[in-house]
Amino acid sequence: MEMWEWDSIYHKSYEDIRSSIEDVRGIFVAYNSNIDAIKHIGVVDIEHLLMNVELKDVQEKVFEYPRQIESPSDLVARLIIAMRDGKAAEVPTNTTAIHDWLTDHLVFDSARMGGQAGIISNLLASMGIGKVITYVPWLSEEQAEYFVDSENLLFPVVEGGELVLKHPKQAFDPDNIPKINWILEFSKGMEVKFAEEHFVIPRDNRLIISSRPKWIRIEMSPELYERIPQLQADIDGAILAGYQMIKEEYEDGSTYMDYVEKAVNVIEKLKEGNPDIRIHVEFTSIQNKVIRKAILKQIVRQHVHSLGLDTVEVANALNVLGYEELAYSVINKGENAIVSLYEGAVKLLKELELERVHIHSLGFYICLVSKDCPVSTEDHLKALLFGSTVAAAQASHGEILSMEGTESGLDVPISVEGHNELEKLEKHLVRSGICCTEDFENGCISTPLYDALVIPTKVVSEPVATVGIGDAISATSFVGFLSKIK
Ligand code: 8BR
Ligand code: GLC
Repeated sequence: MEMWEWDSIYHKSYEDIRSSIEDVRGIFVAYNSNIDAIKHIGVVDIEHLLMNVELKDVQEKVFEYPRQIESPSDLVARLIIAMRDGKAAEVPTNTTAIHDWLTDHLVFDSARMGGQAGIISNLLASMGIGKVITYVPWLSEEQAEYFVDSENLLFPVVEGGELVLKHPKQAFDPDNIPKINWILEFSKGMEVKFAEEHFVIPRDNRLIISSRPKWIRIEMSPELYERIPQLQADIDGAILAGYQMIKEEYEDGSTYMDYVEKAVNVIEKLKEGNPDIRIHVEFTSIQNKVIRKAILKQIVRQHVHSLGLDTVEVANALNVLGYEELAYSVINKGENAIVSLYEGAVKLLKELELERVHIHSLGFYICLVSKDCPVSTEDHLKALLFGSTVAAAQASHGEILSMEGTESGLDVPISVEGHNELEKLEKHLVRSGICCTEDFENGCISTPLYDALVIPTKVVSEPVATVGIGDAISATSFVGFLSKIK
């Protein structure tokens, strides 16, 4: 399909989903809300950071690829890697010393709502979705301040044995303290000189230094857990995220298995209240492979309907599911990367027994759906185009404050690079007899085993920030999908 034809379909789909989304009664969103301290890294900042570490250490660390940040050189090494590759990453740190070191050497530009669940809750509430019931196990007074003042944004608490829904600002626990992450954003085109290396950042992206204080637990109080089925009248779906914070072992002797079980039990409770509920998990960068595998095989598989992830996360997921070669070819930037990505999506749909898997990349999305999914491929497609429009508005303005605020996404052009990339996939799928040119160009592919939606997306040339765009894409496409379940 030509670009102008896509533009016209974008407009129609946006209007269609915008009106059907009013039928969604509400959505439950958990677990991770935190405060993001955002810093755009300029040439001077990177020079300053490099001056305050041992260059030789950083060189070694770039090679070693630290999966946890324990020292300033670990941090600078991961920042160099992220900038060099233009890839997003989230790396945990268990020590407050890193936070202090960053505070000593950088001044953050702004503090915003962070965490996938926090970002998604604020976005959906601002867009006027019926009810957004948000839950974070560590709601502090300071964290509560970052939730938007919207009447449809509610937090569940148990008072006098009863389940009560209140705005987070009325529901915090004064004994809790906030979790603060550092987000180091960088822009494409910036030149970085490091030791003998000299490179130009290929893409706008960011490195997240995720604090993991000892008190972080992905769980729910037993009295709230027991009452989850009572939410049935308020919600049609749930978006769950934050499982990456589960640790292999805890000081009290419990292990990740205990928290995996708790996570599954909450999903079962949600289904107990409403057997038709749809559960979406928003994946992320998970450094620990034991946890990554457990999340996929034990929480997502069999329990979750829908999974959202970016291309690096697809490779990471394939890697722990035993598809190392495919994982490698998804990220190796070769001619066939997009074909491998598509094949990876097929594996994820099947292996994880999903109803829907939505992969977002810069310039295109691929979404695979199972044959028994009760939503038509046309409606799936509309939901994705809606998601791309909202994401474009968010990339342009940094934040969405109302449904009207999403309209500006329609003016953002469709990515030519994304459209060209899709042509490679088209050639492969047509040549292998998986679909015909016409179906591919319409974005809807039907095969005997699954249906696939493949769309070019809108890309903002100078985004205000990249953090949270993936969350916006997945959450709004998923809610669009929910609005079409009859
Ligand atoms: P994650 O946060 O899950 O990595 O997702 C980021 C997503 O944001 C990418 O997959 C891409 O689709 C989208 N994105 C980025 Br990065 N930059 C964008 C831009 N300038 N305009 C629109 N979307 C963008
Ligand atoms: C992760 C990070 C959080 C960030 C979010 C954006 O949840 O921990 O800091 O805001 O990703 O998607």
